[in-house]
Amino acid sequence: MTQRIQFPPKFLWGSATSAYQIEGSPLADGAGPSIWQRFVHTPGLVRDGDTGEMACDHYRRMESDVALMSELGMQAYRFSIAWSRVLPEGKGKVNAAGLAFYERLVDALLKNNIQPMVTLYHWDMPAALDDRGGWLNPDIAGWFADYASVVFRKLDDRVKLWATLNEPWVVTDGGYLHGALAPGHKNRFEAPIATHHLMRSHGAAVQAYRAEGKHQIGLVVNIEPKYAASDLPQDIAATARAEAYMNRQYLDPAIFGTYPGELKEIFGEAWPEWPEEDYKLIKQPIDFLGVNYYTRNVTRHDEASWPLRASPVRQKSATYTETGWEVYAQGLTDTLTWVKQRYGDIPLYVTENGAAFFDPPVAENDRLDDPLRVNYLRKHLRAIHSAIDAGVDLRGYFVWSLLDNFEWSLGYSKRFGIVHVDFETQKRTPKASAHFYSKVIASHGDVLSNPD
Ligand code: GBH
Repeated sequence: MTQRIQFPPKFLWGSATSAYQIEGSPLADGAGPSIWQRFVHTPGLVRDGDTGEMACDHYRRMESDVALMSELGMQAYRFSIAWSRVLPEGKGKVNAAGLAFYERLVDALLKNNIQPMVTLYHWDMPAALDDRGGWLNPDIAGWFADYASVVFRKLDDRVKLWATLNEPWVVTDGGYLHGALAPGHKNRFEAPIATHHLMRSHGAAVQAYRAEGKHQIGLVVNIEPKYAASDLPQDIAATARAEAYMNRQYLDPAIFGTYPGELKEIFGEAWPEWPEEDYKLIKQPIDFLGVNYYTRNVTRHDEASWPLRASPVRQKSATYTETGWEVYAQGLTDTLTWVKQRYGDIPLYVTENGAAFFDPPVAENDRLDDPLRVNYLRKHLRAIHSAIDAGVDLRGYFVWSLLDNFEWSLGYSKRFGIVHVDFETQKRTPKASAHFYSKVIASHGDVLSNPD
């Protein structure tokens, strides 16, 4: 008899979204504008001029979306709170109506036995704070902790899992270095400063949580394991730089209280020195780490690539998703075991994992077959099981994403949902991948033991 796949009894199965990507109605009920509100209304920055004005209209359809999660058998839901709904100016006056939306969402989830995991920052800085420098202003750590405290006081009696920041690497790299994401800066001197104040803000919010909250708080990072394209010393060195830049830039300070030495080499004179007390603030004990995993990189030395001098090499026989990312499930096992090995036995969650593929139109019988996404999920779910087998303390998995949604500067051109959204009618149609995932959940992973 072959061994069946088994997950730990309390393992949580969920899906993830973020506020600006699904909610729509960004200025409803007294909310202030965010940097994404500004970014999408600046011509030329988002594909086809798409905006999040409507998105999935989740702000008005929240109750039926929770009912849909329940029908699919979801046990957990990771969503983010829009800072500028709660504090329209980013600080000061609280907008009760904005906070009330998230309170209703949490209550609806709990009524359906769905565990909420709340992300405090998924890229939508209040515009009023960006006017004061956003992540470049050292005061942001205090503003972020104050915002976090307002939310903790309202929801910690019902929310047991909190995340401070989603993917600080993307905030800095996309927002301040390469400019493809809001606030759209391209500045090598700003990037290290944004990184540092993001991490001080993370630390300050964790500190605030110890005063206000009773449950668990962590940090969510994106990890892409880097494999050297050859044994050549320059490729190995380039791989170490890429790995330090993406995978260790945020985890090292959060866990060890230091930045990887390679960053000085990468940023040169733009890499500042920081006072010792900052590192103490950043290195707060956290209760879990969230890992977002999509792909890996095979890396080679490349003088022309700025500022890393490293580039990914396309793999000839591999499958790529519609965003151009290689499908490589082993990388998820490698990532989880690497995190355990380097950072110790901290509880982990896979807080995002998923893929964009071109989907066929919804058929007459309301079915949509997305075999590539089913295949992606099956492989990656088996990969997390391998990591658990290897001793990783993995507590749950959140597929990205529940719904097709606003994919940032790519607008609605890329679909990551396990549920199809018709952006004209707002009709939701679970794809074959949603039905597959439902079976995974209902069998607590056992169906993954069956041959494909
Ligand atoms: C996540 O970030 C976000 O949290 C989420 O909001 C978003 O919708 C989702 O992903 C899908 O994009 O070109 O091969 O070098 C993803 C972080 C970092 C993953 C950059 C892909 C580039 C891979 N991404 N990475 S490659």
